Amino acid sequence: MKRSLSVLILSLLCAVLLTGCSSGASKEKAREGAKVTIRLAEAHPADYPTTDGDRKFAELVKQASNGRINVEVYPGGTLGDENSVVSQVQSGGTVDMTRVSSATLTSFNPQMGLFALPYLFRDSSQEWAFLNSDKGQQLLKDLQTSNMMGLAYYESGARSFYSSKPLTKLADLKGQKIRVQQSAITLEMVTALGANPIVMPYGDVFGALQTGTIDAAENNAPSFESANHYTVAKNYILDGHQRVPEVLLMNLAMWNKFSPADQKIIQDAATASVATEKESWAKYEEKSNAKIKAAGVTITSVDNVAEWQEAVKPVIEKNGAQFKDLIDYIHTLK
Ligand code: GTR
Repeated sequence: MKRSLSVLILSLLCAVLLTGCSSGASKEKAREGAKVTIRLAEAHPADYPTTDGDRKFAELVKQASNGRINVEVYPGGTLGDENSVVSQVQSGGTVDMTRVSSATLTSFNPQMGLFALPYLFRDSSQEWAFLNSDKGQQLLKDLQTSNMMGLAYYESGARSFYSSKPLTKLADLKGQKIRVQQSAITLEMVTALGANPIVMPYGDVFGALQTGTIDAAENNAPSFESANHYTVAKNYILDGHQRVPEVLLMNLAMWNKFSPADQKIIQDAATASVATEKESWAKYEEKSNAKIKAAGVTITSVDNVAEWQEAVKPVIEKNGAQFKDLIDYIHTLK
Protein backbone atom coordinates (compact mmCIF):
# COMPACT_ATOMS: atom_id res chain seq x y z
CA MET A 1 0.00 0.00 0.00
CA LYS A 2 2.74 2.31 1.12
CA ARG A 3 4.71 1.39 -1.97
CA SER A 4 1.80 1.88 -4.37
CA LEU A 5 1.11 5.27 -2.77
CA SER A 6 4.66 6.41 -3.30
CA VAL A 7 4.53 5.12 -6.90
CA LEU A 8 1.34 7.11 -7.40
CA ILE A 9 2.87 10.25 -5.89
CA LEU A 10 5.97 9.77 -7.98
CA SER A 11 4.03 9.31 -11.20
CA LEU A 12 1.86 12.33 -10.38
CA LEU A 13 4.98 14.35 -9.76
CA CYS A 14 6.44 13.19 -13.06
CA ALA A 15 3.23 14.01 -14.87
CA VAL A 16 3.18 17.52 -13.38
CA LEU A 17 6.82 18.04 -14.23
CA LEU A 18 6.39 16.75 -17.76
CA THR A 19 3.30 18.80 -18.44
CA GLY A 20 5.11 21.77 -16.97
CA CYS A 21 8.05 21.19 -19.25
CA SER A 22 6.04 20.47 -22.33
CA SER A 23 3.70 23.40 -21.70
CA GLY A 24 6.76 25.64 -21.34
CA ALA A 25 8.06 24.37 -24.65
CA SER A 26 4.76 24.71 -26.41
CA LYS A 27 4.33 28.20 -24.98
CA GLU A 28 7.70 29.07 -26.46
CA LYS A 29 6.60 27.50 -29.73
CA ALA A 30 3.29 29.31 -29.59
CA ARG A 31 5.10 32.61 -29.15
CA GLU A 32 7.21 31.86 -32.20
CA GLY A 33 4.10 30.84 -34.07
CA ALA A 34 1.60 33.22 -32.52
CA LYS A 35 -0.03 35.91 -34.58
CA VAL A 36 1.04 39.40 -33.65
CA THR A 37 -0.68 42.63 -34.65
CA ILE A 38 1.34 45.82 -34.74
CA ARG A 39 -0.46 49.18 -34.90
CA LEU A 40 1.51 51.76 -36.87
CA ALA A 41 0.49 55.44 -36.73
CA GLU A 42 1.08 57.72 -39.72
CA ALA A 43 0.29 61.45 -39.70
CA HIS A 44 0.09 61.77 -43.48
CA PRO A 45 -2.74 60.79 -45.87
CA ALA A 46 -3.07 57.34 -47.43
CA ASP A 47 -1.40 58.34 -50.72
CA TYR A 48 1.61 60.16 -49.18
CA PRO A 49 5.14 58.77 -49.76
CA THR A 50 5.77 57.91 -46.10
CA THR A 51 2.50 55.96 -46.05
CA ASP A 52 3.69 54.09 -49.15
CA GLY A 53 6.85 53.24 -47.19
CA ASP A 54 4.83 52.09 -44.16
CA ARG A 55 2.64 49.89 -46.34
CA LYS A 56 5.62 48.36 -48.14
CA PHE A 57 7.12 47.61 -44.73
CA ALA A 58 3.85 45.94 -43.63
CA GLU A 59 3.65 43.92 -46.84
CA LEU A 60 7.24 42.65 -46.55
CA VAL A 61 6.81 41.71 -42.87
CA LYS A 62 3.62 39.82 -43.67
CA GLN A 63 5.25 37.95 -46.54
CA ALA A 64 8.40 36.98 -44.65
CA SER A 65 6.47 35.86 -41.56
CA ASN A 66 3.86 33.90 -43.55
CA GLY A 67 1.13 36.18 -42.32
CA ARG A 68 2.08 35.72 -38.66
CA ILE A 69 3.13 39.34 -38.09
CA ASN A 70 0.48 41.77 -39.23
CA VAL A 71 1.32 45.48 -39.34
CA GLU A 72 -1.82 47.64 -39.46
CA VAL A 73 -1.09 51.09 -40.92
CA TYR A 74 -3.32 53.95 -39.68
CA PRO A 75 -2.75 56.99 -41.94
CA GLY A 76 -4.17 60.49 -41.64
CA GLY A 77 -3.20 61.07 -38.01
CA THR A 78 -6.21 59.05 -36.80
CA LEU A 79 -4.27 57.67 -33.82
CA GLY A 80 -3.28 61.14 -32.58
CA ASP A 81 -0.81 63.94 -33.29
CA GLU A 82 2.88 63.12 -33.58
CA ASN A 83 3.77 64.03 -30.01
CA SER A 84 1.09 61.90 -28.40
CA VAL A 85 1.77 59.03 -30.78
CA VAL A 86 5.50 59.05 -29.95
CA SER A 87 4.66 59.14 -26.20
CA GLN A 88 2.54 56.04 -26.72
CA VAL A 89 5.20 54.23 -28.71
CA GLN A 90 7.70 55.09 -25.99
CA SER A 91 5.56 53.98 -23.08
CA GLY A 92 4.07 50.91 -24.75
CA GLY A 93 0.55 52.31 -25.09
CA THR A 94 -1.96 51.38 -27.77
CA VAL A 95 0.35 52.50 -30.59
CA ASP A 96 3.26 50.11 -31.21
CA MET A 97 4.95 51.85 -34.11
CA THR A 98 4.98 55.15 -35.90
CA ARG A 99 6.59 56.99 -38.76
CA VAL A 100 7.46 60.37 -37.41
CA SER A 101 9.57 63.42 -38.13
CA SER A 102 12.91 63.31 -36.33
CA ALA A 103 12.11 66.87 -35.16
CA THR A 104 9.31 65.49 -32.99
CA LEU A 105 11.78 62.99 -31.52
CA THR A 106 14.04 65.78 -30.23
CA SER A 107 12.00 66.20 -27.05
CA PHE A 108 12.26 62.45 -26.41
CA ASN A 109 15.90 62.02 -27.44
CA PRO A 110 18.07 65.20 -27.65
CA GLN A 111 20.49 63.52 -30.08
CA MET A 112 17.83 63.85 -32.79
CA GLY A 113 18.24 67.63 -32.46
CA LEU A 114 21.15 67.29 -34.86
CA PHE A 115 18.70 67.34 -37.78
CA ALA A 116 17.10 70.58 -36.62
CA LEU A 117 20.36 72.47 -37.06
CA PRO A 118 19.73 74.90 -39.92
CA TYR A 119 21.57 74.37 -43.22
CA LEU A 120 23.30 71.27 -41.84
CA PHE A 121 23.28 69.34 -45.11
CA ARG A 122 24.20 70.75 -48.49
CA ASP A 123 21.75 68.50 -50.34
CA SER A 124 19.95 65.19 -50.31
CA SER A 125 22.99 63.16 -51.34
CA GLN A 126 25.08 64.49 -48.44
CA GLU A 127 22.17 63.88 -46.09
CA TRP A 128 21.78 60.26 -47.22
CA ALA A 129 25.53 59.65 -47.13
CA PHE A 130 25.26 60.54 -43.45
CA LEU A 131 22.00 58.67 -42.73
CA ASN A 132 23.42 55.48 -44.26
CA SER A 133 26.77 55.81 -42.49
CA ASP A 134 27.60 54.01 -39.24
CA LYS A 135 27.26 57.30 -37.39
CA GLY A 136 23.83 57.99 -38.86
CA GLN A 137 22.69 54.46 -38.09
CA GLN A 138 24.07 54.79 -34.57
CA LEU A 139 21.68 57.69 -33.93
CA LEU A 140 18.81 55.34 -34.79
CA LYS A 141 20.19 52.69 -32.44
CA ASP A 142 20.62 55.25 -29.68
CA LEU A 143 16.85 55.76 -29.62
CA GLN A 144 16.86 52.57 -27.55
CA THR A 145 17.99 54.66 -24.59
CA SER A 146 14.57 56.31 -24.90
CA ASN A 147 12.73 52.95 -25.08
CA MET A 148 12.27 53.09 -28.83
CA MET A 149 13.75 51.00 -31.59
CA GLY A 150 14.65 53.13 -34.62
CA LEU A 151 14.28 50.94 -37.72
CA ALA A 152 14.85 53.23 -40.70
CA TYR A 153 15.06 56.79 -42.01
CA TYR A 154 12.73 58.00 -44.74
CA GLU A 155 13.20 60.92 -47.14
CA SER A 156 11.56 64.22 -46.25
CA GLY A 157 13.17 66.72 -48.61
CA ALA A 158 14.03 70.24 -47.47
CA ARG A 159 11.86 72.58 -45.41
CA SER A 160 11.15 76.15 -46.50
CA PHE A 161 8.91 78.97 -45.26
CA TYR A 162 5.47 79.82 -46.63
CA SER A 163 3.18 82.62 -45.63
CA SER A 164 -0.18 84.23 -46.26
CA LYS A 165 1.73 87.54 -46.17
CA PRO A 166 4.27 88.67 -48.76
CA LEU A 167 7.43 86.59 -48.47
CA THR A 168 10.06 87.03 -51.15
CA LYS A 169 13.09 87.92 -48.99
CA LEU A 170 14.52 87.28 -45.55
CA ALA A 171 13.46 90.70 -44.24
CA ASP A 172 9.80 89.79 -44.93
CA LEU A 173 9.90 87.23 -42.10
CA LYS A 174 10.29 90.04 -39.56
CA GLY A 175 7.50 89.88 -36.99
CA GLN A 176 5.58 87.10 -38.76
CA LYS A 177 3.91 84.48 -36.54
CA ILE A 178 5.31 81.20 -37.76
CA ARG A 179 4.12 77.76 -36.75
CA VAL A 180 6.97 75.37 -35.93
CA GLN A 181 7.34 71.75 -34.87
CA GLN A 182 8.02 70.99 -31.19
CA SER A 183 11.78 71.50 -31.39
CA ALA A 184 13.78 73.94 -29.27
CA ILE A 185 16.42 74.47 -31.97
CA THR A 186 13.76 75.33 -34.56
CA LEU A 187 12.19 77.84 -32.17
CA GLU A 188 15.59 79.52 -31.78
CA MET A 189 16.17 79.43 -35.53
CA VAL A 190 12.89 81.20 -36.29
CA THR A 191 13.60 83.81 -33.61
CA ALA A 192 17.07 84.38 -35.07
CA LEU A 193 15.42 84.99 -38.46
CA GLY A 194 13.39 87.82 -36.90
CA ALA A 195 10.03 86.03 -36.64
CA ASN A 196 7.83 84.76 -33.78
CA PRO A 197 7.67 80.97 -33.50
CA ILE A 198 4.50 79.25 -32.33
CA VAL A 199 4.49 75.50 -31.58
CA MET A 200 1.38 73.75 -32.83
CA PRO A 201 0.45 70.23 -33.99
CA TYR A 202 0.65 69.69 -37.73
CA GLY A 203 -3.06 68.96 -38.01
CA ASP A 204 -3.97 72.43 -36.66
CA VAL A 205 -1.83 74.43 -39.10
CA PHE A 206 -4.37 74.70 -41.93
CA GLY A 207 -7.07 76.14 -39.65
CA ALA A 208 -4.60 78.48 -37.95
CA LEU A 209 -3.45 79.83 -41.33
CA GLN A 210 -7.07 80.32 -42.35
CA THR A 211 -8.08 82.22 -39.22
CA GLY A 212 -4.85 84.22 -39.08
CA THR A 213 -3.76 82.77 -35.71
CA ILE A 214 -0.49 82.31 -37.55
CA ASP A 215 0.84 84.05 -40.66
CA ALA A 216 3.19 81.37 -41.81
CA ALA A 217 4.63 77.88 -41.43
CA GLU A 218 7.45 75.90 -43.00
CA ASN A 219 7.65 72.53 -44.63
CA ASN A 220 8.65 70.52 -47.69
CA ALA A 221 6.52 70.79 -50.84
CA PRO A 222 4.65 67.46 -50.35
CA SER A 223 3.43 68.51 -46.89
CA PHE A 224 2.73 72.11 -47.98
CA GLU A 225 0.57 70.74 -50.78
CA SER A 226 -1.07 67.61 -49.31
CA ALA A 227 -2.19 69.44 -46.17
CA ASN A 228 -3.69 72.18 -48.38
CA HIS A 229 -1.61 74.89 -46.73
CA TYR A 230 -0.82 76.23 -50.22
CA THR A 231 -4.44 77.25 -50.68
CA VAL A 232 -4.13 79.77 -47.82
CA ALA A 233 -0.42 80.59 -47.70
CA LYS A 234 0.32 81.79 -51.20
CA ASN A 235 3.98 82.75 -50.78
CA TYR A 236 6.67 80.08 -50.66
CA ILE A 237 10.33 80.99 -50.33
CA LEU A 238 12.73 78.13 -51.04
CA ASP A 239 15.39 78.77 -48.41
CA GLY A 240 15.65 75.03 -47.56
CA HIS A 241 16.64 75.69 -43.95
CA GLN A 242 16.39 72.12 -42.72
CA ARG A 243 16.49 68.57 -44.03
CA VAL A 244 14.72 66.66 -41.27
CA PRO A 245 14.52 62.93 -42.01
CA GLU A 246 11.52 60.83 -41.07
CA VAL A 247 12.02 57.88 -38.73
CA LEU A 248 10.25 54.52 -38.53
CA LEU A 249 10.01 53.48 -34.85
CA MET A 250 8.86 50.61 -32.65
CA ASN A 251 8.30 50.35 -28.91
CA LEU A 252 11.48 48.79 -27.51
CA ALA A 253 9.72 46.30 -25.19
CA MET A 254 7.73 44.97 -28.15
CA TRP A 255 10.91 44.69 -30.22
CA ASN A 256 12.65 42.78 -27.42
CA LYS A 257 9.82 40.22 -27.28
CA PHE A 258 10.44 39.14 -30.86
CA SER A 259 12.82 36.24 -31.50
CA PRO A 260 16.08 37.14 -33.27
CA ALA A 261 14.64 35.60 -36.47
CA ASP A 262 11.54 37.80 -36.28
CA GLN A 263 13.65 40.84 -35.45
CA LYS A 264 15.56 40.18 -38.63
CA ILE A 265 12.33 39.95 -40.63
CA ILE A 266 11.19 43.30 -39.23
CA GLN A 267 14.54 45.07 -39.65
CA ASP A 268 15.03 43.77 -43.20
CA ALA A 269 11.52 44.87 -44.17
CA ALA A 270 12.10 48.35 -42.73
CA THR A 271 15.41 48.70 -44.55
CA ALA A 272 13.90 47.49 -47.84
CA SER A 273 10.91 49.85 -47.53
CA VAL A 274 13.22 52.90 -47.72
CA ALA A 275 13.65 52.49 -51.49
CA THR A 276 9.87 52.45 -51.99
CA GLU A 277 9.42 55.59 -49.89
CA LYS A 278 12.21 57.43 -51.69
CA GLU A 279 10.86 56.50 -55.12
CA SER A 280 7.40 57.61 -54.14
CA TRP A 281 8.87 60.81 -52.66
CA ALA A 282 10.53 61.83 -55.92
CA LYS A 283 7.27 61.45 -57.86
CA TYR A 284 5.11 63.08 -55.22
CA GLU A 285 7.43 66.06 -54.81
CA GLU A 286 7.26 66.74 -58.52
CA LYS A 287 3.47 66.46 -58.51
CA SER A 288 3.22 68.77 -55.46
CA ASN A 289 5.45 71.41 -57.00
CA ALA A 290 3.35 71.40 -60.18
CA LYS A 291 0.12 71.71 -58.19
CA ILE A 292 1.48 74.59 -56.08
CA LYS A 293 2.62 76.42 -59.19
CA ALA A 294 -0.67 75.87 -61.00
CA ALA A 295 -2.52 77.30 -57.98
CA GLY A 296 -0.69 80.60 -58.45
CA VAL A 297 1.55 80.44 -55.39
CA THR A 298 4.40 82.98 -55.59
CA ILE A 299 7.51 80.80 -55.43
CA THR A 300 10.79 82.57 -54.73
CA SER A 301 14.13 80.83 -54.93
CA VAL A 302 16.92 82.03 -52.66
CA ASP A 303 20.13 83.05 -54.39
CA ASN A 304 21.82 84.53 -51.33
CA VAL A 305 21.45 81.67 -48.86
CA ALA A 306 24.61 82.96 -47.14
CA GLU A 307 22.52 85.82 -45.73
CA TRP A 308 20.14 83.31 -44.10
CA GLN A 309 23.04 81.19 -42.87
CA GLU A 310 24.62 84.24 -41.32
CA ALA A 311 21.41 85.08 -39.46
CA VAL A 312 21.21 81.64 -37.86
CA LYS A 313 24.91 81.37 -37.03
CA PRO A 314 24.35 82.02 -33.29
CA VAL A 315 21.88 79.12 -33.17
CA ILE A 316 24.47 76.77 -34.68
CA GLU A 317 27.20 78.10 -32.39
CA LYS A 318 25.02 77.57 -29.32
CA ASN A 319 23.55 74.18 -30.21
CA GLY A 320 26.19 72.74 -32.50
CA ALA A 321 28.81 72.11 -29.78
CA GLN A 322 27.09 68.93 -28.57
CA PHE A 323 27.16 67.57 -32.15
CA LYS A 324 30.64 68.78 -33.09
CA ASP A 325 32.03 65.37 -34.11
CA LEU A 326 28.98 64.58 -36.21
CA ILE A 327 29.02 67.99 -37.90
CA ASP A 328 32.73 67.65 -38.71
CA TYR A 329 32.03 64.21 -40.12
CA ILE A 330 29.13 65.50 -42.26
CA HIS A 331 31.43 68.14 -43.74
CA THR A 332 33.71 65.37 -44.99
CA LEU A 333 30.84 63.77 -46.95
CA LYS A 334 30.06 64.50 -50.59
C1 GTR B 1 6.26 66.93 -42.19
C2 GTR B 1 6.46 65.60 -41.55
C3 GTR B 1 5.32 65.33 -40.60
C4 GTR B 1 5.17 66.45 -39.60
C5 GTR B 1 5.14 67.78 -40.29
C6 GTR B 1 5.15 68.94 -39.31
O1 GTR B 1 7.30 67.21 -43.09
O2 GTR B 1 6.48 64.60 -42.52
O3 GTR B 1 5.53 64.11 -39.98
O4 GTR B 1 6.21 66.40 -38.67
O5 GTR B 1 6.21 67.93 -41.19
O6 GTR B 1 5.62 70.00 -39.69
O7 GTR B 1 4.65 68.80 -38.19
